[in-house]
Amino acid sequence: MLDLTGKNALVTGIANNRSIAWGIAQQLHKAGANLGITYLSDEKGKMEKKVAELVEPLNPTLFLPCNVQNDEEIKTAFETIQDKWGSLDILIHCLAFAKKDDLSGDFSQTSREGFRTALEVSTYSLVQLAGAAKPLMTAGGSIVTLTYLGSIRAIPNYNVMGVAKAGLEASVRYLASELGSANIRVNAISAGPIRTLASSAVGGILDMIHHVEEVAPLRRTVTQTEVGNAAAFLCSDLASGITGQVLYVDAGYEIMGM
Ligand code: 0WE
Repeated sequence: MLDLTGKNALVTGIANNRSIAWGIAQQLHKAGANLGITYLSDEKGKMEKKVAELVEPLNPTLFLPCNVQNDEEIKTAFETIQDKWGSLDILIHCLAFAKKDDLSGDFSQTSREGFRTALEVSTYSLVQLAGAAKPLMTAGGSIVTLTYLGSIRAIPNYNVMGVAKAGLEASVRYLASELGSANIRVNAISAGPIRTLASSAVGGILDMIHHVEEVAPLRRTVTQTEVGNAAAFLCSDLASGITGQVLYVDAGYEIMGM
């Protein structure tokens, strides 16, 4: 049975009840994990309040601000984990951002600044958080990140995010290679398109979802819960032999030729 009791799990990337990270947090909780939740801090504390209310039923024992563009905040977050938990078993990375202008139009017109931002927030953040988690994963661990098919295919408008996800998947392999000797596994889930806050801000996402509903072997899109179940599996001892992989949770869409 899938059992995560006694495991300390840090979940990043919950923005609202449609976040894939929210689906993952719920399934980790159901499997018995002890949760720590991070949120993107803003000046007014609006996000903090919204996310705090949402996650309350999961009884998180840590609730921390973690903006990956702020080194101080990351340092403080992991010091708090060390103080309050002593060790970490699971890290869930569900963070991505590109400027809106860089998610449409000509990829060749991506600015240096836009390219840097996308790769800093969406790619480097995994390396950074894995590096911070490593000394806390004293009994081994599991790191799971989210990626998308746009890393290996040219998906219209995904543009610089595709490059960021390609870098993310390569980072998964290099991290898995390094951290394997500490029994820390690192994997990615490549989720099919889902209506979330991030994807809803993208023009044409509904057309993409309808296309998946016609073409994917299962003739539907996937849910946050299905991604959450795959994440719970990858974090569990049932996946003890799996590291460095990209697991497609996409209703089979990736295998299709059109
Ligand atoms: O990785 C993603 C979303 C990433 C994302 C979305 C936004 C929208 C709002 C990153 N940064 C931003 N910045 C914003 O200002 N997905 C896999 C969902 C997604 O995004 C797309 C997609 C799909 C699918 C963008 C273009 C085409 C398809």
